[in-house]
Amino acid sequence: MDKSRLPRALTPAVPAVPGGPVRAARAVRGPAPVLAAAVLLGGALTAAGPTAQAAAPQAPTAAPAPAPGCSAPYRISQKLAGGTTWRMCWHYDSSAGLVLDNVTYQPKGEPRPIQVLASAKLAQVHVPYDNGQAEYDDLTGFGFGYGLRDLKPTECPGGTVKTVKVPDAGRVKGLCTTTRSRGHAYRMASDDGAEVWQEQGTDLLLYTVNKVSWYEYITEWRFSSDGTISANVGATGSLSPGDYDAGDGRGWPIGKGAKDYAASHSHNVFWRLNFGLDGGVRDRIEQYDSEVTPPPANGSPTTRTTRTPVTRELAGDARTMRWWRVVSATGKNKDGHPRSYEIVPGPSAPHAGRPFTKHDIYVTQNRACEQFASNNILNCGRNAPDSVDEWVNGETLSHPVVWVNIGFHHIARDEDQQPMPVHWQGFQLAPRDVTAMNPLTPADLVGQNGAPPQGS
Ligand SMILES: [Cu+2]
Repeated sequence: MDKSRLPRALTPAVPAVPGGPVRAARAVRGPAPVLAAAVLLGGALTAAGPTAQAAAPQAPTAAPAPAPGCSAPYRISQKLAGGTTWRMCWHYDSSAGLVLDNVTYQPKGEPRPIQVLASAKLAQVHVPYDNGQAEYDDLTGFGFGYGLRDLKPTECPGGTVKTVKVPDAGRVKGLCTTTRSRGHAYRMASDDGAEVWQEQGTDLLLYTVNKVSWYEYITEWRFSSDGTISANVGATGSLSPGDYDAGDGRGWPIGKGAKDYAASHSHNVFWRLNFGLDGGVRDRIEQYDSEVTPPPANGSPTTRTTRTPVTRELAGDARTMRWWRVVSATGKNKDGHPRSYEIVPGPSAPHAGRPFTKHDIYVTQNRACEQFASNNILNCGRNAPDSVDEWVNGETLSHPVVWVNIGFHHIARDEDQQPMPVHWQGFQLAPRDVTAMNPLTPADLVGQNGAPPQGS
């Protein structure tokens, strides 16, 4: 990944972007993030559900179902087995790469598409080397967007490769849209075992491949028939031969004996999610924490869960039994419960080296000029901070934007060459109360909402 040592022909053909690998000193951080007072839940988690939510203020405007704001080539619509339809628009950004807009979910039985995301995209791939000799912001510093690769039809099995107009680089057959099976969506036997309900789940799958120096990044979005969204980045291609020099102990021998040492490094991947659930902008953010109390003598352990409304900008840290959700200010499911999506981070090794890499989740007030988690190249004004940690300064959230940071510390291994197997990092967005039951519930079980048969 060390671009400075590459022959010119291998460096991306992009205009120089300010703030490359060498960073300017950063401004002092703003006030610490503020969490509103925690609300202790009752004995059952349901106490935090619809009853508690019902008193929350409603947004003044509830937008109707979003109309596709794009022309046919930029529209994706896929009805999956099980009756779920995902619709969205896409466009291409010369720094962020693939951008998805107006992502809607319409399971069977829902009269209209439900907006999940107003916009979603990568917000940085930050790559610091363990020896301190190199540090890259691949999106805004090293031409990630310009590195879009052509995909052969065989690289997009069962799907279509769409043409992408890359600014200054021309047309690339670069966006695969296809479907893929994911195995069981559910399975349940009747009480007497005579009947089995089961369904095989399918996903809509979108991906691009962007080459940045020796690495190739697969940016993947997966939209499942059960309403789950999965975002992942896979790194493949090749280890940088220019970095087979980690003789200082900050690497791993990958050639014969102990000559070629690949330098260890991290890939800190950021996503920017502007939800706009149900077409509104005033989503609410909530943090949940559960605490387990050891058992008393002759008793059993108990667990207490608290809900903390996040009313101001937040730099959040993942923790055991902690999770966050984004709650619609406008939409409820047929049970009267506010719709929401839970953020489910995948395995992560957050990197302590920069303030913006330290935290797992950021929530900031939406601003058009704040688009990249580090080395933000948009103009936010003179001396404005250029990374997400510094945008967390106590502002009240009336239009929250969620940033997810997933880190991977890459200590190379012999198997990393040649080519390097794809290593993945990412997160999921899981529906919570978007529908009143499993969106794939078969017709003969819909009467069981809240009242499954007791059996014998
Ligand atoms: Cu790596």
